[in-house]
Amino acid sequence: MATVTESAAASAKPQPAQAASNAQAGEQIDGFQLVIEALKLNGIDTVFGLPGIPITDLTRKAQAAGLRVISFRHEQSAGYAASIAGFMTQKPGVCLTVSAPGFLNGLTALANATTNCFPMILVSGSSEREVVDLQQGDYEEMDQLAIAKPLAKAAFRVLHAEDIGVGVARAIRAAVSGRPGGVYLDLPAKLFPQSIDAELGRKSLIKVVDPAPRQIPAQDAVKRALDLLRGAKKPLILLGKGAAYAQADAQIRALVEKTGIPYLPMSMAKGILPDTHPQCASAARSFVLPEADVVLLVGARLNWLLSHGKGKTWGGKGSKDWGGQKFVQVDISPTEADSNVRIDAPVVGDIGSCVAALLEGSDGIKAPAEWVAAVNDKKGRNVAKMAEKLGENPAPMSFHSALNVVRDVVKANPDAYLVNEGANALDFTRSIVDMYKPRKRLDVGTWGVMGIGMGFAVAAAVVGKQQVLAIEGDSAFGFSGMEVETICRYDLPVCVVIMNNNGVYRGDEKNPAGGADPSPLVFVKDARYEKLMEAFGGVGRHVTTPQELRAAIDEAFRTKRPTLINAVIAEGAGTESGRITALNPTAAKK
Ligand code: ADP
Ligand code: TPW
Ligand code: MG
Repeated sequence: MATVTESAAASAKPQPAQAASNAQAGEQIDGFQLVIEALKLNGIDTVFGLPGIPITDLTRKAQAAGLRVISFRHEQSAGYAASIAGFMTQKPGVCLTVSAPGFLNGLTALANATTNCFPMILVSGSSEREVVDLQQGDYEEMDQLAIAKPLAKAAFRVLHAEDIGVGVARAIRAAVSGRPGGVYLDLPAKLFPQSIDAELGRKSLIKVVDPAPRQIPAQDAVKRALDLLRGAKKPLILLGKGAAYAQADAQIRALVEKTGIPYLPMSMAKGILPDTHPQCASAARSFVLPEADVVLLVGARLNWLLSHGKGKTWGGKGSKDWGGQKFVQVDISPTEADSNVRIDAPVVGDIGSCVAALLEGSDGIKAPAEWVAAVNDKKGRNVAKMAEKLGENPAPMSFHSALNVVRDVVKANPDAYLVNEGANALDFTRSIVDMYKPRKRLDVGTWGVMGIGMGFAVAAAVVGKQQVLAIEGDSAFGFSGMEVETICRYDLPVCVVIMNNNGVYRGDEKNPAGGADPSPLVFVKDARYEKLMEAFGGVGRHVTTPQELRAAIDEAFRTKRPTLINAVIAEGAGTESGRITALNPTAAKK
């Protein structure tokens, strides 16, 4: 229970005369209730958080008011859960924390949401403004608004109960309109017990109308893009997670299929069209990127994940040289174009509207047969090579032999969510496990951040209401491992598979000085992670063969019980940093 007992009158803004007289006469409403009603009014039905001063009662009252309150063991996981709920639903995910340390624990997730264009609102209680601003040493003193600002798309503070409606409305609009992002909402402790006339209070709440308005692209911009595509000999479509977020699946599929253009999905765009689609060029990625002459980017940025649109990946001679491609970029942010290389045809608007406009004008645009054949030829050869690797059955398991099982499971259960983090555990899963439905693959995103695993898994189960399969590196799992208690407490259908190679990237590193301390990259050998799940009443399994792994996952999917499968992988099976070894300064020199 919050210790804030101060009367509202001491801190509330002087109220209009009418409000004061009503207040004497009628029912009162306090800040707690106004926050809850403002959220409910805007369709927020779930809150992820961790209680304590000054928001303990907010979590209680929210639950009492019918909101689903999912309480975590660490705010970072609650924050990641909120952010991915935002990605899945286009509604801002709400994370609720206490002041200073709780706020800071949630802040990483807020920054990550902004970086990934996920709509999220971090609501943190804060200490007494007057004391904080004079730096007099309040309980959990911190100028949270100032700290959140550079990491959030927007940041607001509400001081008076009658402004709660506006504060929540502004936070929602900022989170979901235009390019989505993380928003910080600062609610000082004194706000919650402030009471005002109930009728006036309720009237001050805002139900946000059209929070993410459609943004129709300019006709000349669409024509410019279509002209480029029409002239292309080797066109390519690149789908990013913005395209997944936009939920324009049918239009995107129609454009891809009508034009016959090969496409590449970025990691979280996998499944917008099934990865098994004949036009999917994932298996020929290193062929199509340098070869393509016109590239249509849909909700994907030319950041590091796409080698900044230049260098050898794109057919440039040196690491900084541009290839010869022309780019069309569909994005809601007008400042995204030209961030790395020239965008010849920016199409600014929401993806649904932009793709619909492109589709409408696309008559006569057809990927040349010669190009399609070349892509398919390359694909065929790479798929055969991969099939050979997947067929191997070494002991201990390799990433391939274990993930071959996961590949089959996902194929048989296309509605399940796949959460994925790690280095090798991430990169191999992305390339081996086909996705069949949009927004089912939830992973480390733009930062490659470790720690999203259990938060994402909880949100996927709670909001997506489907079975979740989390494929985790053993290091990656450790960042949020305590949340297995959360998974058990809410009895969620989450099956965690730890690709256990005893360490970060590999488990066979030695202390270079020869001392007793282990290498910084390795963990306790043969750790029994499955017992962690058993400690809270879930199911733990220790598996060493693909057959055992398959049986354990099947059982988890059948029973829907919280399950942790400790899959033993060869210690030396991974490579440093997985697929991004070249970004590692020391490794690059080797
Ligand atoms: P990926 O990592 O999959 O390549 P990014 O996160 O880099 O994807 O890019 C997503 C892009 O999608 C961002 O530039 C963002 O502005 C854009 N975006 C997000 N939502 C929409 C939308 N509804 N309409 C148009 N663009 C969007
Ligand atoms: C918040 C750096 C990238 S990948 C990784 C770390 C620590 C773990 C790799 O080991 P894991 O996977 O998960 O066992 P595998 O299969 O290769 O053995 N801190 C944060 N984010 C990142 N990305 C790191 C550190 C890192
Ligand atoms: Mg590992």
